[in-house]
Amino acid sequence: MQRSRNGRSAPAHPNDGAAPTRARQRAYAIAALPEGDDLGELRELLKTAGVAVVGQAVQHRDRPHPNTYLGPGKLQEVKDALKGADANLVACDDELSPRQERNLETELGVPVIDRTAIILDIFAGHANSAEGKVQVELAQLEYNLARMRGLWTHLERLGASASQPGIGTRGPGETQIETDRRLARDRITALRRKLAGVKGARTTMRAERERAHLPKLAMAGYTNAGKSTLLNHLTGATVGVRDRLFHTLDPSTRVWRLGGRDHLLTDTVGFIRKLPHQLVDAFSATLEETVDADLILH
Ligand SMILES: Nc1nc2c(ncn2[C@@H]2O[C@H](COP(=O)(O)OP(=O)(O)OP(=O)(O)O)[C@@H](O)[C@H]2O)c(=O)[nH]1
Ligand SMILES: [Mg+2]
Repeated sequence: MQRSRNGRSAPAHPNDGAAPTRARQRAYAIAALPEGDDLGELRELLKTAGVAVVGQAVQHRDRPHPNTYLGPGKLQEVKDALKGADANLVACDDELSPRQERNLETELGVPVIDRTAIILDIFAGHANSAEGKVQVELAQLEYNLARMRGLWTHLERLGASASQPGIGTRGPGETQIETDRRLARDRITALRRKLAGVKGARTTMRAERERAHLPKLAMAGYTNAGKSTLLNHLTGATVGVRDRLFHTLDPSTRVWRLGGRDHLLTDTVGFIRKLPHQLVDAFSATLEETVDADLILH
């Protein structure tokens, strides 16, 4: 499957079917952190996305550099290290602004992917249900739309205006971006409408369960912590279990018999630090299953 972002295309599952001798995508991980150098989570995300990690660099700073994420000195260090590490991709531990991403790519000479794009890619690969797919597509479009906006601002800053087009702004560029943005917005509206329908169906389902007057328990926790395994053990369910992040995207509710009483136990999508806000918005219907519970197991 091809996914296109900023005019670039990348396979969603780079390792599918390929012999894993030398990963096709070899990422150099970068982070701006106030302290420490633990990039374990980013490494785990990349592994789940099928990307090998060939090196890492951490710069200690209170907040990322507004233009280039890392400061100029560290950036040069990373640039020098890329060749030796045989990296063909740079992965960033935070969501980058479109400007930061563009500047980093120019400076480093390789594609740069941020944390949000990695998580969105994983979700896109793991979504099975119609609802899951719609939610992921919505989150991806929101993310892409913000990037297009960034590109537009960039062109405007070059001095583009209808009466006085600036250098680099002539030709189909502007029109194309406007068309893309309009198409993205139309699609977002259509997807939101679809999700509203799903939300309605969920509310009906919940109302039916409500009538059974069973206590509702929901599991909330870090992704890959073992939530689905626990649901299966407690209720005899056969929800998919795998040692990878974000395996479960759709909620499952089963009856759990405890102390001679029936309870409803719900397993749902897991959490991670800095979960992209686009995903939190898009998955609101799913997350409501947790909010609705009488008790949340963490
Ligand atoms: N050692 C050990 N491994 C466990 C335990 N519970 C689950 N696992 C393993 O941990 C991995 C993740 O388990 P899941 O049940 O899929 O975790 P999850 O929280 O549902 O994860 P996501 O749906 O991906 O967010 C699987 O490989 C399980 O076999 C446990 O108690 N001990
Ligand atoms: Mg699970």
